[in-house]
Amino acid sequence: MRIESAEVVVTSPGRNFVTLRLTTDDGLVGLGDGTLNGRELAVASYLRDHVAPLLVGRDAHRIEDTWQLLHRGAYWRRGPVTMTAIAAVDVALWDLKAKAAGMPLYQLLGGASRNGLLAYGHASGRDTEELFDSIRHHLDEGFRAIRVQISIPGVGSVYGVSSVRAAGERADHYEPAVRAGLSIEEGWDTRAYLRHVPTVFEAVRSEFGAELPLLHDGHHRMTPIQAARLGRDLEPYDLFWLEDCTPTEDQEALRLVRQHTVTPLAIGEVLSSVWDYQTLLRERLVDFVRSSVTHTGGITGLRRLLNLAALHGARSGMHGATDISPVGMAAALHLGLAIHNFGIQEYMPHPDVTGAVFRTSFAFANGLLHPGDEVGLGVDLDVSAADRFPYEPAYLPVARLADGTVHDW
Ligand code: EZ4
Ligand code: CO
Repeated sequence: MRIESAEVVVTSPGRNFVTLRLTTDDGLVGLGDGTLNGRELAVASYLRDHVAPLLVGRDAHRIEDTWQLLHRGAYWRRGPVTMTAIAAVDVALWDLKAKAAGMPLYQLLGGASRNGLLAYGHASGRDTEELFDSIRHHLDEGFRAIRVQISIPGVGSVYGVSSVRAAGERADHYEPAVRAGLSIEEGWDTRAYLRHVPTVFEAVRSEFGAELPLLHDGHHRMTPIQAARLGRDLEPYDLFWLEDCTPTEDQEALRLVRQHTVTPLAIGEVLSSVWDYQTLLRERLVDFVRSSVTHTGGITGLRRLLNLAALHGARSGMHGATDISPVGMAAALHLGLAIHNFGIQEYMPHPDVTGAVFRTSFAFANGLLHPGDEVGLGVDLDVSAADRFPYEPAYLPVARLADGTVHDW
């Protein structure tokens, strides 16, 4: 099974996606997600200009060898652009191998370890009334675990809460990458946030009861001692996890947080390899690994990381916001179904228009996701439909403190 062509498809049905499309001499097509939110064209160029020429003519069955070639052979290692590009290749090769074997990918990864993947949805609101409506809406849709984000009085709209909203759009639809112009600027005030968030979880628990798993994303904004305080203040509300409480690159910061709170911690959606997690996992500083297949070197890269996590009692919590394409989401579901240390899967459904380009076989029912039983990933890309949605520049927001200082967004 030789790779005959390696084509990079950049398309924007609702938002930008980068997809690697490999074709083989026996006529199979393999897809891999290479979407890096707000920096899409860097990965597209990495793939088109530097990786595609290395792939043509190679044996598509040699997945580990290709992974090592791209990782070691580039000399320059790790980092989000490189690891996202490697992921696109790796997932496309797994898709091809599973198609050649005539099996859904999860069968090649060891078969199903569970019936379906517990998913969490994103509820948000500018106040508790909007938030409660959003939670009810998610419960009606079948979600059995819910992430809670809310505006902060005096700060206005913040991460996780929509500030720009199209007419007729659902109030809790949240897409941080804005396609009009440059980055929007949001304000931030950590003290106001620390005062407000525990009162919101108190209200949510008294409205929705003790049973519902609740999550929250701190989005990198606290110092370790502030995060320790929030973790402690949230203990009465029994969170499933507190995510990205401190800036992720400082692995040792979580030592201090851990000393002070038993609130479970999740981190790592901006990390890109197993090497970025050594302190976090060896010292058992995290409970959940937020890395996605798409940003962590594919199935091969993320499986290596999740095996290390398993040794240290940590479980998966794969990033699944809309910047993971339908291809990347399918790959996540096949891997999550197969591994033992699955924890939970983030799930933000794509807008309907995305379905004009990507046809998927995965399904969401009774709170659980399942990749389906088609051969390979179970995703098709309609290339001519993709051409109808040209790339549109989009930037993630930035955050500034009241005095104008740039803060972590
Ligand atoms: O900000 O996907 O947990 N989810 C998140 C996301 C990220 C965006 C950035 O690309 O933190 O909303
Ligand atoms: Co997050």
